[in-house]
Amino acid sequence: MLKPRPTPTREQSSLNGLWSFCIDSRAGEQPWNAPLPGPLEAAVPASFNDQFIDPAIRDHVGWVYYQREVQVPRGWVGDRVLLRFDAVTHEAVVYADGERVGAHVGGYTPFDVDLTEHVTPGRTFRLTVAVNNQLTNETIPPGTVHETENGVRKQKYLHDFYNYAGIPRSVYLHSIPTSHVDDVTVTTRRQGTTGLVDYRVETTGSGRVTVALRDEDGAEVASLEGDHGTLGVPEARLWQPGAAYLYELDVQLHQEGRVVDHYTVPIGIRTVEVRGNEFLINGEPFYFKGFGKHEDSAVRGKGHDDAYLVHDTQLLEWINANSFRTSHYPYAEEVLEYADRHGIVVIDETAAVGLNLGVEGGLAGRPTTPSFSAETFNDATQAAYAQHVRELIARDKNHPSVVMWCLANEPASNEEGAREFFAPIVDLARELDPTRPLTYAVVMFANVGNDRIVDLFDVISLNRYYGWYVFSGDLDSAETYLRRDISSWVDAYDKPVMMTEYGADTQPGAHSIWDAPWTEEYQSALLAMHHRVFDEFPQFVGEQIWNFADFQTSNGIHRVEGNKKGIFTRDRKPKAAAHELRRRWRAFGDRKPTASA
Ligand code: GCB
Repeated sequence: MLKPRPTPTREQSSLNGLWSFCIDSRAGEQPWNAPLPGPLEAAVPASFNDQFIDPAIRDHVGWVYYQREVQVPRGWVGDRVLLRFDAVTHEAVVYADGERVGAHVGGYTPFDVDLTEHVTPGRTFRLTVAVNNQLTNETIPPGTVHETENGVRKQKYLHDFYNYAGIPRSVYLHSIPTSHVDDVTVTTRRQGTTGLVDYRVETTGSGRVTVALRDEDGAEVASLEGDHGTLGVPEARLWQPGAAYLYELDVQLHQEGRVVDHYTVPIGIRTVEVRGNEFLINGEPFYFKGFGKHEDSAVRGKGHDDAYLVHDTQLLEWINANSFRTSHYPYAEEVLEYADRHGIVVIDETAAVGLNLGVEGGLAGRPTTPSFSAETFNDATQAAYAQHVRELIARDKNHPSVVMWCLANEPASNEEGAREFFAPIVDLARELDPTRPLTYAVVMFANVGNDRIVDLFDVISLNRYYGWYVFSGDLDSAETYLRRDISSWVDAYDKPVMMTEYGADTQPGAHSIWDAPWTEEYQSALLAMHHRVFDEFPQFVGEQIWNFADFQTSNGIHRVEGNKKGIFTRDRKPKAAAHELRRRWRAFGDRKPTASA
């Protein structure tokens, strides 16, 4: 799916800003037919929850309404007029002047609504977006809604981050020509020093397609005619971790000697490959150093914020990280574009977090109910999941920063039915993108003996909390079990192994000379213990700590103002461990460290 971009044939106007806002119980019947009642306004892009002080709004379960007037530029006569929502969490129904014009399910992927037949250039219309934040056993991520004895609806879910909702990413009104470029797919290869760019263009309306590839100075380095083909770039500059280089693919659709549509896609020439137990970028072994992150900040919730994007990536650079995982959902596309431009390596994760009822059974992972059954995660869940994967790959397939798809976080891969549930999703991802390796983050209670799906994937990514949820305060035992656990995977499979989660909740300012959980010293010691063990395994390809920064969670007695496993606080101040990580990660580049390093 092409991101709206202004080009000589396309225009856009941002609808970000303040919108009228109301929750369903206060909105009256069919609120899309009139101005919303009440004085509330909500900022877009941002989650609505923390903007308001009223707990009935913050923890509202169900529909809320956003509304604003929109002016359609008068020059858009003859063009198609579209609305682009970069994300509405989790479900949207869109109305133009009271008429239902579109809908979408899935809170972290974009969608367009075609308004051409419903609005008039030069006139305004009232745009209402109904937003539903409910998670059920048929949504991705899943959850359940129940009613308390007092008639209050409560949302439960199987992940710890707070269920922020609303319109957390940008909204645009944009125009495209009637005959237009619908989609562009690019993959890249290398032959010696020549870069090969395979492209495919889909169009609406007939016409002649031409493509031209320009380097960063704007000089044309290759061109072709036709809706698919391979562009050869002699002495190609590669997109490399820490040293991005982007070409621009200029796509034009011609009709009767005229350019009717024009679109450009930034392209990075690079290869990604898993060979034996190595993860190769451009043929070189790559070692992931970084974090699982969240889109999370005070007041904005999961709202995309360019200032946080810049600051977070500055901190990644400061700490000598080279990568992150978009745990536990696809991030705003601006994040990937930034990573493309700055050479940051991304593991792009779906929103399939919590497909695991075992977590309700505590750390033993004993499911209270089977995860995969007609009543729990079923065919409808799988269909929603497949649709989500289609939308994710459609959006992110051309980003050079994305080197691997992480199809799920901590699914019940140890339970009966897991293989039947996940194998078709793996097949789908491979069909949609044959070029990128696949992984999923393996939950602590799935082990070599009981996991049923790991052979379907290319990289083994482990989430492990030795020294925290188990052997808390006993780093000695934690080390023994961690070593044994990693050895078991390394011995059983000829695949790269990495750690996608490990860490300890840490209250900044808490100190101890002993191994005392929650102290800054304990976080540092726990990480050092892990690193000692990782460095013993040549098959290890990366370490991504949980988490980059502290983040908001739902209420619960095991969280104090949110999850505190951040290396940085929620407002991005370093805890003591940050300085030690910085030293460790500076000592080796993007290559695997060894026990002696
Ligand atoms: C996990 C989850 C992550 C949690 C983390 C924790 O295994 O993948 O979403 O935040 O543990 O801190 O409990």
